[in-house]
Amino acid sequence: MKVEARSKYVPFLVALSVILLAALIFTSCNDNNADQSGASGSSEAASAGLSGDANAIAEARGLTPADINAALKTYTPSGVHDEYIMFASGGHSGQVYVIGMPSMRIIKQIAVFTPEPWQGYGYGAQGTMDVLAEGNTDGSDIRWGDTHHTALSETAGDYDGQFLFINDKANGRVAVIDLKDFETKQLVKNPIALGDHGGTFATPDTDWVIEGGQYGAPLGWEYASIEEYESDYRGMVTFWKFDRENGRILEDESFAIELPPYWQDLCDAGKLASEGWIFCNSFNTEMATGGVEDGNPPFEAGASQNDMDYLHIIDKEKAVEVAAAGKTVDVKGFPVIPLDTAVAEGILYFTPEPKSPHGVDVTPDGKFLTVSGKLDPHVSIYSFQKIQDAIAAGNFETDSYGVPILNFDDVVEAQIEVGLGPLHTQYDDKGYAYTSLFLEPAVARWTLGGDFSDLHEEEDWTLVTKTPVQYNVGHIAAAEGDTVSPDGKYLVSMNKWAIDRFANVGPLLPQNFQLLDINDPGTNMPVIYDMPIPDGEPHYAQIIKADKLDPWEVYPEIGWNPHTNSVDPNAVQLGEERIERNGNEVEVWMTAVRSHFTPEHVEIKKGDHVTWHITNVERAYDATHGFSIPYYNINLSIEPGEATTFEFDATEDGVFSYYCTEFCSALHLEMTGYMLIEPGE
Ligand code: RUQ
Ligand code: CUA
Repeated sequence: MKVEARSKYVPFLVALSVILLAALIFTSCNDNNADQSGASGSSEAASAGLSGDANAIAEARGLTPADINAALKTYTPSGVHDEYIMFASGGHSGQVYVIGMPSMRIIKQIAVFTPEPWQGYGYGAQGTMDVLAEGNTDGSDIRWGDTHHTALSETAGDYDGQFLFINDKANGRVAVIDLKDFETKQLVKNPIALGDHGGTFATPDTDWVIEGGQYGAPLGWEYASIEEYESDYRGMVTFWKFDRENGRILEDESFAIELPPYWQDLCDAGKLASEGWIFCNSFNTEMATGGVEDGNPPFEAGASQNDMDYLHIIDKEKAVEVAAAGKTVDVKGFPVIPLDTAVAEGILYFTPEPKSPHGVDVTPDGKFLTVSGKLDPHVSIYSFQKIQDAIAAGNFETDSYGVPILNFDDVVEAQIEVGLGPLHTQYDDKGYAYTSLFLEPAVARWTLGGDFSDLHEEEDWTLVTKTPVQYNVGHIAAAEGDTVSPDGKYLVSMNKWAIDRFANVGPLLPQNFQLLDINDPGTNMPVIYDMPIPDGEPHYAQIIKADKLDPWEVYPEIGWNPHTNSVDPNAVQLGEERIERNGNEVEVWMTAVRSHFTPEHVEIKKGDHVTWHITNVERAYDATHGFSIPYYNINLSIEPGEATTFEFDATEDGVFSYYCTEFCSALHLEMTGYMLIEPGE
């Protein structure tokens, strides 16, 4: 159906291209404005109006040929769907964004770690209250998160469109989102660490979701003075077992590995050739402990003295066996493979990596790993085969914790000078890799060797081109860019600073996502769209072919509970609405359908405990009803077919009108009712 819709527009697009190309020739002849952005002429253009043919519009708006080209590549007519969907972390908004590509339209925000009113997430609806409560930590009700790394579920190393995972760096938690309804189903709190970073990453069949740590601390966050850093502080990596059938992480079957107190950074899961292995970067192998106020070197200097930090190479298969054999210790009720066991069992190896590394990214064939050092202008490419050979050869030095260190020269395949501040790498279908350069700022394209050699014309392992981006790029995400079969085509540069790209909105600026067209080989890699992200600082994103997603249009049956994935025992069918009282326990069974709630009067007494069930009995696509009660902080979103429950204590008497918060019909304003709470004696 989507394909039909698009093909209908093909003749139109061809016609539009012809008109715009004519305009392009016209404007380039008359253009004395070299400004690529085309922004400088815009205010005059606005006053000139936008009537007339394409020529006149292009001229009035001061559009360059490159601008027109970019517009043709991204403009998506009404009703036409995007080819790709990007899932972007929402940074410290604690949420996830769903963005269509190439239009760069935000389609949805998924509430994850932070209450969100539109989705009725965290304002009474029991399922959502329970999910948020799962993320509580030792009695602290945490209601925000710093989402970093999205991980789509995979089958045989390819995105399968079923689940999405994301971590909360600030509080050491992992979320599971079901892509049947794009709702958060589970939060798990890491029992041994308060924070994390190197997650989430899914193994090629999503048996495991990986969560790596960041800042060293005693496991289980018991107190230890900073002087005891080397003896008592530790790093970690956690392996969460995922049950695809039920769509939940099985905390009982999960475990962690104790690591030295280097600051573990990003991780990636091996695939194909390297399937069964996990790779994590680290920095601060100096084990600097800061204290600038006492005359100690500040962290940024103390943690950057060594020329080399350690790439962690972890045999996941062996770790799973060792954990299953019970060779673990118990930390806060969670099984942890001790560091010396990990070494003795041959689970953990290191190899040096240059200067404060950040990203480690496995190539699509699993044969190479690209590591970027923030303070080194090169990317270093390691060969998985050479790593295996070095492990087999067995002549290594060890670090002060006894972990074997493979010789750098034995395992490195190539080093390429790409530019200043390389951070993260993505791959395409044409034998190229792309690395973000934070300091330049730019995105670099370079060639892969090995089996990718035939795909490109340039020499292997060489820099091909760079595209400047605005500004300070962190992560980049290419279409299906970290699967076993990347698509190429589009790449998004997730820029930390926007500066002058948008209208001045005061001192707090949005982030800037820039879309790059990477379809042409060689040196052509233009920026074709700027998109502000005004809500948190996104880190990573993943981009999936839209036709791999198959969400429900409405819930499968009337009375569906999205948190149990079944019909709720308290679902209410039409005609079964009622209010029952048992002492001071009041229970309400209500239906919602355009344009009324039944019942419309709910009589309660002050001091009652109220349990209230509502079912949206609609079967129509998009017929969502909201439900809100003032004062009691109740706000729900009840999608077609959904059954939901909330509870409260009637602590205040008075007259409270509840109403539907979604403009669902012409008589939506009438979709209301009275909750009357009588004063007690
Ligand atoms: S990080 S900007 Cu938290 Cu993924 Cu590299
Ligand atoms: Cu239902 Cu408005």
